[in-house]
Formats: sequence, structure tokens, C-alpha cells
Amino acid sequence: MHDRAIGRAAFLGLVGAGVAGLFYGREGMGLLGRLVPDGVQSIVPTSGWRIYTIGASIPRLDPAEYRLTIDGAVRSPVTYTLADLRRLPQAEQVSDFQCVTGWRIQNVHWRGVRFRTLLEEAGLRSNAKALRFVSAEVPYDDSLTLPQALAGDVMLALDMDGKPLSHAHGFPARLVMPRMYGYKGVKWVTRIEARTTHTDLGFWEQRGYDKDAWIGASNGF
Ligand SMILES: Nc1nc2c(c(=O)[nH]1)N[C@H]1C(S)=C(S)[C@@H](COP(=O)(O)O)O[C@H]1N2
Ligand SMILES: [Mo]
Repeated sequence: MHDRAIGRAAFLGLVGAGVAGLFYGREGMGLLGRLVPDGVQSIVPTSGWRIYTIGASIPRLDPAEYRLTIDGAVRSPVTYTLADLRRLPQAEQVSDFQCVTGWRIQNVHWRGVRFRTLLEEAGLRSNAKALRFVSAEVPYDDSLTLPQALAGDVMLALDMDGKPLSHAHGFPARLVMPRMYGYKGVKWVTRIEARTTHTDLGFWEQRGYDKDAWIGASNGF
């Protein structure tokens, strides 16, 4: 999204020296000056990230309470705990991350679960066409077609650069699709809904961005 548009959302801007994360509220709320301690700690070494949230604060999901539900066009809906997700076979990749506003982080090391693995137990119905990723941060969501989601560089990430995701980056689980702009990368994912059409528009897509957010080949930059 353009910086003007994202200005409506809250973001954590990191200023060069040390733990100087400033938390900005939505338009009209002004500077909250609130730090997000462990988020800030894990962001500082990888400078360049900007933390985006559509809410007024960074969601902090409790790992013990966390559940991921897989439902919709599946044979049997499944709910996973975070421990369940960690017990599934994990995949790793190094890929770049690019926001549609222009900033780009190179060589992010992600570790998590591929969708082929994650969907095995629930079992997609033959009419499933897309996956909709729903954030605990309502109403943020986005979708991928099945071929997009099942690609070899796409995953539900649990770790970033060798550590569990920070709260700011979507703890405990976020979508990673490196060939599309960052808005596809839903953070704080708590539900994956198999859909029989790929007609749903994600949060930023309802605000004008392309559903197929290919970097360099969509209406982003
Ligand atoms: N739940 C949620 N997920 C989200 C967003 C958001 O505001 N809320 N912003 C998206 C956008 S536009 C980008 S560029 C990336 C930024 O990832 P980061 O906050 O870890 O830097 O998160 C994406 N996922
Ligand atoms: Mo973005």
C-alpha cells in the first residue's frame, strides 16, 4: 500500500540507535510512545523491517492458548496447537521480503510448515480452489490459490532468522509467499479456510491492490 494509505494503520518505526522503536497509532491517535519489548529486541538486528498492523497495538498471542483451525472445503476440519505445528515436518528457506511500499529485506531465513504437509490431515476436498488465511487481527485476511499455496517457496512460518517469530512479526505463525508483495503475508494466522473459489478479496485487495500480488507484475510498484 502507498505510505499514505498505510499511515492509517499502526506501524512500528525503528530508529537507528538501539531499542528506539516508536509505536504510532492510527490517524488522529498521535504518538503512543509505546514499546513492544520482545518484538523490538528481535527486530533490531535485522534493520529495515517496518512493522505493520491494522490495529492500535501489536497482537500478543499466548502460545499455550494458540490454536490454528483448518476448515472449509476439507474432509475433516482440524485444530492444531502450537506444539502440534512444531511436531510436523519443518521446512526451511532463505528468501527476500518486499512490501508494496518499496522496502525490501534480503535473505530472510524462514522455517515452518509447507502447506502440503499442513493440509494432509484435514484433506482438501476435490472442489477446493484456494486457501484463505485469517488473522487473529480481525479483519485482516488474504488468500492464495492452491497452486500458489503449494509452491515450494511458500509456507506457514514459525521461525524467522533462527528464532520464533516475534509478536511484532506475527507470532506464532505467518504466511510467507516471497514472490508476492508483503500484504499477502498474513501475520498471526489462526484459521486457514479452504475455499471453492478464488474470489475473496483480502484486506488490502478490498482497498484496491491486486489479488495476484506478483512482485513487479501487479498494480503494486
Ligand atoms: N495481520 C496482519 N498481517 C499483515 C499486515 C497487517 O497489517 N496485519 N500487514 C502486511 C503488510 S502490508 C506487510 S508489508 C507485512 C509486513 O511484515 P512485518 O510487519 O513483519 O514487517 O505484513 C503483512 N501482514
Ligand atoms: Mo506491505
